[in-house]
Amino acid sequence: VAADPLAEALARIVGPADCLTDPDLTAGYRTDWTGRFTGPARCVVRPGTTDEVAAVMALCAAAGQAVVPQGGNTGLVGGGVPRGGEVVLSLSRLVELEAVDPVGGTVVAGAGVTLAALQAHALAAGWDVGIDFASRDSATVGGLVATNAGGTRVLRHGDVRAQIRGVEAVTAAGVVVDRMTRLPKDSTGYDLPGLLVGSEGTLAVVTRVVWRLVPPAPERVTALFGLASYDDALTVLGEVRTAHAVLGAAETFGRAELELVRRHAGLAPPLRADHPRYVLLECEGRGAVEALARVLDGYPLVAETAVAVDAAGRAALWAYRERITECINAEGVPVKLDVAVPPTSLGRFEERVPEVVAGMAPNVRVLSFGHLAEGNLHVNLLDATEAEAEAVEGAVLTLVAGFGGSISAEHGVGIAKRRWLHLTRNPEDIAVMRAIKDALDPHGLLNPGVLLAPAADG
Ligand code: 2HG
Ligand code: ZN
Repeated sequence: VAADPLAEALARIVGPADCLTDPDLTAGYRTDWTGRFTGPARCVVRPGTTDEVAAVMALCAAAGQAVVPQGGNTGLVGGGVPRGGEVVLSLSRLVELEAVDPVGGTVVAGAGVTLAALQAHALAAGWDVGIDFASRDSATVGGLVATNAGGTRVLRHGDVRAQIRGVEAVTAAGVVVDRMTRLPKDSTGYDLPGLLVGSEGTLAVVTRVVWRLVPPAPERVTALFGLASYDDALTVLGEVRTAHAVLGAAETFGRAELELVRRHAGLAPPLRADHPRYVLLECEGRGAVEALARVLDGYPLVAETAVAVDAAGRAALWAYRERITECINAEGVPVKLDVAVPPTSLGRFEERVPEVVAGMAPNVRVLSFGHLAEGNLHVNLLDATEAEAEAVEGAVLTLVAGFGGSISAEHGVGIAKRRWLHLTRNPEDIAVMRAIKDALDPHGLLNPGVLLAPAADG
């Protein structure tokens, strides 16, 4: 096979060990976590510094070569894997972690630092990270920023956008933009960090951030309980939120999801009886145990409760929720819809989804679970053909729009949901996004086809 001159030039920038062309070596970078999105890459390049990222981008810009930035490759919407001959720009080697600012509670982290590494680093310095989710060991800071990730602690600390104070990024032309502001107050000009968070690698390549940490919780108590319905779950949630218990997480799943996770992960039943709806609540701070007990003990809607305060017991309860994703993958390649509806509509939405699906694709199985307080449900479809997937996606997302919801609550739009953007973003809004894209990436080289259709000139 003739050598590729572009790959050779990239190898001179990053070193030959970090420019991969052999299909066996690039395989892990070309298919996403679900197995649904996959494509050929021209090569995979892994720069070790911001300057190398800039040199890679400048070279690709000069060659008119499209680039797909990639973090830990745990994305679920096809936004971090190649579609057709792009250069995959892996930020996995940017693992710099500076010392925590003990007073300001910030830390500078490279794009390739995993969420778990960031958490361990913060905890060792007496602080904590306000974001958490199951893929913490692989998901990276760059990917979290690119998708404006959410996870299980959003109700307490907000999404990733709320954690990011400053960013350093490389433009499509290879220019380093340094907005590594650490100040809590800084109203000087446009909010570039805010703009780059959630931009899914379409505006610039994030290389480093100033991450705002949160104080660690002195105590945590986790409770898993069974209820009759979503409406009951929301009533209990409301009680806890106003009961002087600091709520750290409120997650939910149903009978089918529990059955799946128990079967694949070999877990014992968490409660004595079966229930239509399960809720996992976590309260934190001093007095959390008593506060939660005050609400749940003898509460008529709560059928049964399992409670844990020690790390092992809490992890055992969290496993029922956190392992659902991997257990779905064990059943087949899922079609993932990551939607949000106003929480008070969850009950009606949950009833309508299986009706809509059954009417179009009776053999398709629906599993849904997620983040109760934000009304963020992960609707997973199994056994769908591509044609069925498309029809059902359109119908479910139209339903979401009808409820005043979001078609992409935390995973991003990616390739998967681009064609449905108009359901919850109007033409004027999309035109502004397009103008921003064209200003920062006039030749459409950064993650083409993600979020917006590729520009006409390529
Ligand atoms: C979660 O909340 C993740 O566990 C993954 O966002 C959701 O697998 C999914 O659909
Ligand atoms: Zn989620």
